[in-house]
Amino acid sequence: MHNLVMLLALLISLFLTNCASSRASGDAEARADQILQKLDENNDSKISKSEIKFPLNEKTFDKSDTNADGYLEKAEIVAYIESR
Ligand SMILES: [Ca+2]
Ligand SMILES: [Ca+2]
Repeated sequence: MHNLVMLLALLISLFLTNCASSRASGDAEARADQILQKLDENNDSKISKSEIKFPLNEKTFDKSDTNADGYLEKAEIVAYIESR
């Protein structure tokens, strides 16, 4: 009986850990969407240098533009949020 309680407790804590980590990446995606919606003035789903506004600045832009094409795509914004 005691073992069953321990097993249940273990399963619940594993479950909660899983939820927490998947929620974290979901947050980054949601935040990236928000940033895109707010900053993407020409609706091409990426941020160009002329669209930089808070919370982005030129320094974070250059750092986040990992393929150096001059645009921040959603994946690059997600990576930036997750790296903070
Ligand atoms: Ca744009
Ligand atoms: Ca890019």
